[in-house]
Amino acid sequence: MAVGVFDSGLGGLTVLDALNRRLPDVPFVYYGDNANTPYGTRDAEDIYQLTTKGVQRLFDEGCDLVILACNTASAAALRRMQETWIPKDKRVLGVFVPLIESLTERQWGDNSPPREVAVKHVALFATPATVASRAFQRELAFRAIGVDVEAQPCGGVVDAIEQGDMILAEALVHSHVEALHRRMPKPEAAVLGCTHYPLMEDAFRAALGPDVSVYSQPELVAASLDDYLKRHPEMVGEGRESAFLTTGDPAAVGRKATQFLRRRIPFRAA
Ligand code: DGN
Repeated sequence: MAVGVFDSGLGGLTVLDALNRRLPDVPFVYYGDNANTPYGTRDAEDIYQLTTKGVQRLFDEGCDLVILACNTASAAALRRMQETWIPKDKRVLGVFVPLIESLTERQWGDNSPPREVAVKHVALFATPATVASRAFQRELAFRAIGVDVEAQPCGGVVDAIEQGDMILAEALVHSHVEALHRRMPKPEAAVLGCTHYPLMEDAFRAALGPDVSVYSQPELVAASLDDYLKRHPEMVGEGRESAFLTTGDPAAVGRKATQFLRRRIPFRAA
């Protein structure tokens, strides 16, 4: 039995890479909805419909546990899916909770009661749909974590990365960080809340300066899944190869994925 990894396109491969490094014996089935990418400018209903369709495909592929690597899908669809749609014997996990756990760990320590928070001003960089959903703030409020979040929609960055135009992507990162600084001049921590942004982590760090802790998702998600699988070993089994599904043209997506991650990835039609 493999673990499913859902993404709106190619960006989730940054998460898959970290999962492979941390859990080399776990087989994964990746589903990239390349035919419908990007999700970042779609409305919530649309994102919900596309996400449930992809996750159902991963269930049909035999995955009992699916990770939504896509922040936009986690933000706009996960809570509704958990409340109304996911069958009892399946699990779908998103990417915000591992981030929030790592923020709170720094603030609260293990099992200790809430105390003075170390990080009070957090900058969130994400797609326009993730920012509009306010899901990150909602999850923080749900856990009664009192931090001040300033969210910056980073229009254009995903498209520039997908087109391989890293010079444009870097310029956009700098202008989005400048825009954030006008509203929050001194964030203590920055959350890179989009699958593609780990590829621009150096640009974010350069624009933010050395005093800001940058939280990048792939390693946090991998550590969190490792922990989850130790507690739920029944959710995964050995004996199958990892696989890569796409709703787009497998040959074209495979070529792009190779540029993106600098290794060959054999996609087949979803
Ligand atoms: N995968 C999306 C995310 O993490 O928000 C980015 C790509 C997109 O669909 N806009």
